[in-house]
Amino acid sequence: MLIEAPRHAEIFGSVKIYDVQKVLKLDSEKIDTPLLRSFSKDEIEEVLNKLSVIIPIKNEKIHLLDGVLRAVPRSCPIIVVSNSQRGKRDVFKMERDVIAHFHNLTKHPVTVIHQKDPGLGLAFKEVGYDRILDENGFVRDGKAEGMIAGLLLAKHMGKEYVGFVDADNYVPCAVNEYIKDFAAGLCMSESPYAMVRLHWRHKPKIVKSKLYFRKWGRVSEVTNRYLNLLLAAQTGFETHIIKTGNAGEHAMTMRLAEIMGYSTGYSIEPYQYIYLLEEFWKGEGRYSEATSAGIEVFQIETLNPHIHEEKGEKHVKDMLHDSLSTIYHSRLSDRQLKSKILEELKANNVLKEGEKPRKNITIPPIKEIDVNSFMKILEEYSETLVKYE
Ligand SMILES: Nc1nc2c(ncn2[C@@H]2O[C@H](COP(=O)(O)OP(=O)(O)O)[C@@H](O)[C@H]2O)c(=O)[nH]1
Ligand SMILES: [Mg+2]
Repeated sequence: MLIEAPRHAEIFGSVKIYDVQKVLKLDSEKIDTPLLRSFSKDEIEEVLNKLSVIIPIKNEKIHLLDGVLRAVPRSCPIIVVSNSQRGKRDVFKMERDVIAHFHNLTKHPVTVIHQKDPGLGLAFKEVGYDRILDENGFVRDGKAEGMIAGLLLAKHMGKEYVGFVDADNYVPCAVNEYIKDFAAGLCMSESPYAMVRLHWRHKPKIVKSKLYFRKWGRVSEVTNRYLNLLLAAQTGFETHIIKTGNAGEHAMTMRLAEIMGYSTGYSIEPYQYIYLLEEFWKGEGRYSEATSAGIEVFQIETLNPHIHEEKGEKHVKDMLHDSLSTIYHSRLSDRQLKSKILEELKANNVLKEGEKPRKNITIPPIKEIDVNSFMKILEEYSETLVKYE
């Protein structure tokens, strides 16, 4: 693979954010110059062997899940965490059938679980991780909650890296690329605490019956702008360094995933930036090893465009609310930034005059969880966990 070398990075305490690096070629000879970084198939494969891929899913078209599963490189075990409908119309059962069929044909290892499995709630409760639970002891609804459940399963597998891909992607080969892009980013990292976030070159939409290759998603553009304003509020220097505030497709070293703070639902991705800055720039150095090793954030621009399911206006507004409220409620945000965020939310009809953004529930790092006890309880009480090995 051939990628632009990082031209520029900005450093905030222990956090180093690299500017976007374009994927120039998926398959390439070794060409290393000051402007280019190349990775052989073997180098990529070495990382893929240590990576598990988590797919959060909620009521997506079953064909899309099928395509995504088939696109994951063979060396990466897959973990599907579903919050899909059960009962009379059992979407979860359809997902399990597709996964079983996929595994029978390909022998690709897949673990699947339902987010509302009572055993999952119990396992989290017993290890003292109740910020992820609702008042009835089940794991709360939300994409972040599903991702964290997947993370625990990945940690138990003992994998060194973890990557997340959405289930609603229309282009399976794009997913295949994303995972290889994760590997390339992780190859570049010098610190054991690294993260790779993907940036889309284009996010096509159908406009007047034609494909129109939009450069940005609407929410991403706004989220990135306010994350950068938050940096500027602290440093006094304007910046455009953050371009992946809402990157659902991202990967981390397990060392970083373990000490990462999370936030509910769709606020998880922008909150990762906020958490890293609050903790490793303006924090008290709770994790001294990470503080001294440094945290690297790579932003990689994919070759493939991102074509996923359109979820409608309400979804866009909810995402905007979740993303901006995370910035609004950060202790790094000042009065001027807060009032700009309020104006933005009002202009987008998300908030009315006088309303304040809701505060997202934050979920602490998973580092202290005893993963063996968690798994023991889960395996004993789970109703939906299946491991196709
Ligand atoms: N496990 C789980 N997955 C979810 C939940 N909500 C959304 N997802 C999945 O998370 C991924 C991203 O969600 P999506 O609605 O497409 O958001 P967007 O792509 O960021 O606009 C998709 O694969 C969804 O099916 C949830 O509550 N639990
Ligand atoms: Mg989507």
